[in-house]
Amino acid sequence: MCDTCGCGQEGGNVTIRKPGSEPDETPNSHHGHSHEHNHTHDNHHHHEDHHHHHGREIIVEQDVLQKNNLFAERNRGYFEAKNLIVLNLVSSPGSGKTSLLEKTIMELKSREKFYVIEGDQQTMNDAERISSTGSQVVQINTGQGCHLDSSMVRDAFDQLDIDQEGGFLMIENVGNLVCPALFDLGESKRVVVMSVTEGEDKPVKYPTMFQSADLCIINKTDLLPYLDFDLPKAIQYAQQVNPKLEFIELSVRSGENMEKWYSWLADLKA
Ligand SMILES: Nc1nc2c(ncn2[C@@H]2O[C@H](COP(=O)(O)OP(=O)(O)OP(=O)(O)O)[C@@H](O)[C@H]2O)c(=O)[nH]1
Ligand SMILES: [Mg+2]
Repeated sequence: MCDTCGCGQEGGNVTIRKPGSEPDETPNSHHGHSHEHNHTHDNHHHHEDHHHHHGREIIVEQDVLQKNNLFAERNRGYFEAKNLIVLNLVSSPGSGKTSLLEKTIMELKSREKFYVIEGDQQTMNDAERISSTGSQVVQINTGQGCHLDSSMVRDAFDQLDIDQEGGFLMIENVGNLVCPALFDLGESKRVVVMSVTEGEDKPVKYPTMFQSADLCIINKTDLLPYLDFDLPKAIQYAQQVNPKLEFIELSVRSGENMEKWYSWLADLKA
């Protein structure tokens, strides 16, 4: 998993802050702890015989994921205590996650409370976009890391001022179809967003992400007339890896089928 692609070795350069606040470079205790073991084992044995290293890597991976799962369960408890519905939005970069959140919040905010946690390697861009909707938002910058983990989410959650019970916590994960699939954040549902510009074979190329999702949003349908994207084929591929996956094809830009997404959200509260 992430040790292979390198992101499991980070840990010290994660920053978590609200728009307008100063960056806090101090690694938080929750997050630091979750990567401690990883550093110790992985760095020391980096140049050893590959077979030994490989065996050790698997143990380190299991360790990292076990810790992540432990924090995720705790998060789930906090979220339930606040009566929050929590979505983990995952996708490759640029599929339209932030656009979807901006539009959703603007259209539903008069009757629904939203909190947002944004994940990107760098920049406050997405947090600033969400902030202009009036919703509370906390940005996590993962530095070298290519996914959010449950301890980062816990730290970001601590910065939110949950002033009433109920509502939605939207977690926009780092744009990456691989590593975020492995990390439970304590969410209620996982939503994978793909866009019609990505090609219909993504579900079979990156099956873990689609296997672990509850809903697949196929965005940017306004572009279909200009592309040779085979929509039924994309759905068929995704069903092949996850027969239980639900689908909503929509366009954030044109607004087509946005009401289906809103009613999917409403059903979560029922
Ligand atoms: N044509 C079209 N463009 C869209 C649609 N939704 C989003 N976009 C555009 O796609 C680009 C990326 O959108 P974002 O919302 O930033 O995507 P993202 O998934 O949040 O990107 P990262 O956070 O970088 O992973 C922007 O230029 C959006 O305007 C859509 O429905 N149709
Ligand atoms: Mg975004």
